[in-house]
Amino acid sequence: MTAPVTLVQGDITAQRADAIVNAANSSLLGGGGVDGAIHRRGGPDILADCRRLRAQHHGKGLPTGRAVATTAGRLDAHHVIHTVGPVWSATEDRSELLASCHRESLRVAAELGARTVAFPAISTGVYRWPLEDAARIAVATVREAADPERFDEVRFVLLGQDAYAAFEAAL
Ligand code: AR6
Repeated sequence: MTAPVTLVQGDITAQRADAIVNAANSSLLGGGGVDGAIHRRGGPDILADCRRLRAQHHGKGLPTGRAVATTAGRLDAHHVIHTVGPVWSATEDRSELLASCHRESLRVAAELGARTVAFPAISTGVYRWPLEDAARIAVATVREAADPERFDEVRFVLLGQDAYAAFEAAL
């Protein structure tokens, strides 16, 4: 049994959820894509929390495949869970790291008691992971890891039609 997995086409920063996952980088200090959008719309409290986490626990940066939580600032959510996806490689299989992002984000969400979690298509933008493959890994991992006792909904929020179609096919 797995928690319900749903798909929405749209902007992840406009979602209402207990936790919203950010496709961050290991610096935790912001960037483009989802990361830029979350910090812009969520406001400065998110970055302040990120800086604190960096100073206290992740001086060398958050490793790829791991996840940490901060406030969601002004977003319509309680928490932002920042995870670091792997950069796509044509020569090295980094699928396990992409799976780990999803598993670790759900583990952190469960610790926080977050029952609805929204994910973007991690690593499919700046990090260039092919959509169909990323969708397959994301959906399979969430199906395996989302305990229905702990989660009411795991939602993938896809910005474009191509991303939506890839996740729909994977689901
Ligand atoms: N809502 C939903 N999906 C979005 C949004 C949005 N507002 N904006 C972009 N996407 P990316 P990555 C889609 O680049 O590949 C940052 O600079 C986008 O079309 O955000 O994991 C970080 O700081 C794509 O399908 O994340 C890192 O340095 C997907 O979200 C780096 O990018 C992920 O694209 C992480 O790269």
